[in-house]
Amino acid sequence: MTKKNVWIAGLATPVMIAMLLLFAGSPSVRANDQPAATNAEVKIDNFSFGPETLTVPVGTTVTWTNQDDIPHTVVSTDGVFKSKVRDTDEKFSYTFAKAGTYPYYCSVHPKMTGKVVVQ
Ligand SMILES: [Cu+2]
Repeated sequence: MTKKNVWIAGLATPVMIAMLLLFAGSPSVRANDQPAATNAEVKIDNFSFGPETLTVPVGTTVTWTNQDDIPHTVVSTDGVFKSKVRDTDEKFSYTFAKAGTYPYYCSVHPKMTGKVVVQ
């Protein structure tokens, strides 16, 4: 063996161990073919929804949190979802299973509007 070959042989073992560790780790990554469930947040503050337009992938659970000092609701214009009155720090969540545009408003203050775009 030349010096160079000995050096390569010495390097090969740690490289192979590293590759084995990588392969050993990958089944757990591949075990779940479903995309990870995603979450998104809308904050209600100062009589507005933020962001006013939220764009998310299909399957996303959107949680609205009322950070205002007064009660609000989250009501779908098309009747898809409807929250109860949410007091300060109360939340409402909805999971969007289908693509589309979902406009909504606050039924207490109908000028408060927002929309969720699901792609
Ligand atoms: Cu309101």
